[in-house]
This record gives sequence, C-alpha cells and structure tokens, in this order.
Amino acid sequence: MATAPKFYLTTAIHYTNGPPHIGHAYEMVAADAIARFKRLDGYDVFAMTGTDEHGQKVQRTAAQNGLSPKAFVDGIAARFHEMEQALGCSFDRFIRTTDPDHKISTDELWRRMEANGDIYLAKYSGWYSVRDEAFYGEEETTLQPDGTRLGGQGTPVEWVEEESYFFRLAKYQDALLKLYADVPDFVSPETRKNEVVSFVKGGLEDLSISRTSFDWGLPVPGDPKHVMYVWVDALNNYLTGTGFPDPASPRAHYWPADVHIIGKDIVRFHTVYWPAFLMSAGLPLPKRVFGHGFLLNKGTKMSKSLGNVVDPFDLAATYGVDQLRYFFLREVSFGQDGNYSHDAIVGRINADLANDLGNLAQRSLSMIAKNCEGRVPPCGALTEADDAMLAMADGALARAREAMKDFALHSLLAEIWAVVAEANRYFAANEPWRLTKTDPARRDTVLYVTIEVIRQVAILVQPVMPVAAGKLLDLLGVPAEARNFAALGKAGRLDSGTALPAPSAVFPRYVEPEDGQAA
Ligand code: ME8
Repeated sequence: MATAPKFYLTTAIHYTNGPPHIGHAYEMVAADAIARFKRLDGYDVFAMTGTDEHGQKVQRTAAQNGLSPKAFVDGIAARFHEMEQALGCSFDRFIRTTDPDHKISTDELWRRMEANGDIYLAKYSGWYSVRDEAFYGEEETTLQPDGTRLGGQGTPVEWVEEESYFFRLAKYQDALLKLYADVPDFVSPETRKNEVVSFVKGGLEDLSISRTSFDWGLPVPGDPKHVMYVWVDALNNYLTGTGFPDPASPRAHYWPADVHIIGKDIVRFHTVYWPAFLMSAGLPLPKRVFGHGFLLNKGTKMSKSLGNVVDPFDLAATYGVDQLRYFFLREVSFGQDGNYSHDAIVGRINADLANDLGNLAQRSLSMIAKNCEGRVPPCGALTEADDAMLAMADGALARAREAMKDFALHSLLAEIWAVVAEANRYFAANEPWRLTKTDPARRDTVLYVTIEVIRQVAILVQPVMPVAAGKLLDLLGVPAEARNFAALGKAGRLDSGTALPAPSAVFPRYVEPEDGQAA
C-alpha cells in the first residue's frame, strides 16, 4: 500500500437543522461510489462526510425545539450517521464541527490568515439570509410586495449591523481568476465554472467572517465575544479531517483533497471563499470541486411546505439499499438535476437489474448447476464471437476509468450495462440450452464465457451496489482477494472446475404491494 497513490474525497457536511433528506442521501451515495471505485482501483483512499453543526440557523431551530444547541445537534447528527450506515456507505470518518480537533484546526487556519494580514475588524451592515447562512449585496435581493426581502436563492434576508472581522477577499480576485484559468477542471461541470468565473470577474468585496449577535459557533481566537462565520468553520472541516495542523498526523498526506463533492447551491463557497482562505493561510488548494445537481420529486423541489419530502430511510426499506443506490446513479446524469419518482425507480429495478443482469445470471448459473455438476464449466476453443464478447468485457475497466475522470457515474453504469446487453445477445444467439444433446462441450464454453463476463460486471458494479455485487461474486465462487480491479480482464479469469454454491436470485423484481399502495 506504501506506493499506492492517495485519493482524498469529501462530501459537503450537512446542516443539522433538520433530519436528512433524499438530497443528502444522493450526495453521500455518489461520493461513496467514487470512493469505493478508487479503493478497488488500488488507491489509498480517505473519504469523509459529516455534519455542519454551528451557526444561527441551527441555534434558532434548537431553540424552537426547546433544546440546547448541543443536545439538538447530537440528535440530528446521530440520524445522519445512521443514514450513512443505512445506505451502505463506507466513509472513513464522519466529522462533526463540534469535534474537539476541529476547533484546534480552525483556530490555526484563522491565525494563519490573520498573520498574513488578511483579517481586520470593522462594522458590517447588510443583508443576511439565515437559511443560506450567506450575506447578500442589496442588488442580489428583491423587495417583496409585503415589504420583506428575499436573497439570491429565494430565502428571506434580514438586516444585520454589527462589529465584525473581515477577510480581505477582494485581494484574491486576480489569484482566483488565475486559478480557474490554470486549472481548467478546478470547478466542474463546465456550467458551474462559467458561473463562478463571471461572479469573480464581477468584482469581489471583503467578506464578513465573524458575528457577535449569537454565540453558537467557534469563538474567534483572542476575541471570544465574536464567533466565526459558520462557513469559515464549515469549510475548514476538510483540513481537520487530515489532522491539520499536525504534520505528523497519519492523515496529513491526504491534503490537498482530490475532490470535494458538493451540490450546485454551494459552489461559490467552495470555489471562491475556500481557495482564498487557503491561499491566505499558505496551504495547497483542493484539486477539484464538483457541483452535482439537485434531486427533484417529479420535477418539483422537495420542501416541507409542499409536503413532498421523501424520507431516505423509507426509500431504502421499500426498494432495497443497492437498488436505490443504482437508481440514483444511473437515472441522474451526475452534475445535472434529476428526478425521483416511484415509477422511474421500479422501471430501473425491473428492467436493468431483475431482467438484464439478474435473469442472465440466474439462467446461466441454473444451467451450470443442472448440467455441469455445479462447477465452473470447462472452456473449450473460443470462436470469434466468444473472443469479441470477452474483449468487450476486458475493455470495460478502461472505459470505466475514463468515465470516472469526470465523475460521470451515469456513463460508468451505461458502459457496464452495454456489456450486460451484449452478454444477453451473446447468450440468446448461442442458445446453450439447445446444445446439451448435440454439443455439450460447446455449451460449456458458452456458459463459461457468459459467467466470466458476469464476473467482470459484478466486480465493476461493486462501487454502486456493494452487497448485491458481493452476492453475485459469491455465486461465481470468486474469492475475496480476487474482487478488486486488478482481477479484471485476463488476470482473474474464472477457474474451470471451481465448485459453485446453489444459485439464487440476486435482483428480485419489484412487485407492487397487494393493496396497490405505491410507496
Ligand atoms: O449546504 N438534491 O448543508 P445542507 C441534491 N452545511 N443535493 C442536495 C439537495 C437536493 N435536493 N438538497 C441539498 C450545506 N443538497 C452546508 C455545507 S460544506 C463545508 C457546508 C446538497 O445540509 C447540498 O447541495 O444544506 C449540499 O451539497 C449538501 O446537500 C448539504 O446541504
């Protein structure tokens, strides 16, 4: 492992002002699939998710619930942690911004920015959205008929006037523009990058980075009547995860992050403020920031007031964890908005999983159980069709890696399903069930080729469906140590004669409940 390249990936950290929703689930699953892919591909991976627990929004919600902020966030953070487990995620750390090491790390970031002359005390007066935890210039707000004002993302803003520390963001305008030009994929997808570049070109103002009107936050070093602006605190979680500022931390080598996976609504914080803070502190910048799209419920934004919020725990229980993960990542082009609906998820489960992959595995393995003494059949001389089939499967890793360069999880799955579709055509065209009487040796070869292709498919889908893929690999008799990407292609061909367990269905069809009540 010593020579394995490192890969550090993070999700956004989730606000603990309410329980997790499907958007949070989506982001976690996507990030987890990327982390698992990199692990299987031989990287030394550190993947982190967690919760963003400070700030005015959380403090107010806690008060509304009659709880202290800490008691309130403890309950919600536990729920996020449970969701991570319930969705079969494999993060290496679940970070909370109330963790003690996060305070040490964030104090140090502040001190370094201050030592660089980038922090000064002044007075802030302007508009603030508690829901977005963001300041808005007057021109970014709109006055409503009832006299209230809405900020850039349509949330209410309130007038704030108080003593505040400021960060010299304006000073970093040129350096940021140079960054976007020098590292073209720093912000992706491209559309998000264009938005950020034009925002920065429009001119940057210094940023208010402390508040005095509430106290649920990290105190400013040396001036504890101020708490740090929650975004300074939150963004720094990524450094905390690597043991910053301790250079001897076993995780120090993971910085800089290879990618921050976040939603499109918080790209500005990650691609303007965060790199500016790091430049100020003299620290290396993350390599990439990927802003995924939003998951919508039949085209509509989910919100409590619309009553269309879907509980991710319910979804996983209704459809199955791996099925839900597959749906999220196959249905939505990663980077764009996507839709959730019962019909769409059932369609994917029954067509792609039960029919295309599940049936092929079930049919070929049942024939092997019946005709080949339950052992991996012998592989005779290969025909051109056999060679072409195997070559397509052997080439899948290269195509998967290519898709993964842009985190195109949907393309990765499309590539794998193209192999599955070809395997179905191969199986149908070669009709192994007809060969038992006429040419059993040829039948065995067709079955061998078919399950060898399924082996490779199963290895490749592990990042997305870890449990189901694991079951499929069990059915194929593939040992645990032969399940990573190094075993793809010729290197890990199935051994004829290996005894196989009795076949069983890995991907059951989704059947509507008796009373017709869709979930
Ligand atoms: O923004 N579909 O937290 P958050 C897809 N604490 N993704 C969605 C979504 C949806 N419907 N709704 C939200 C915060 N998200 C800050 C982040 S990071 C240092 C601090 C995504 O709980 C959202 O874009 O509001 C973000 O990436 C993540 O969920 C957490 O959102």
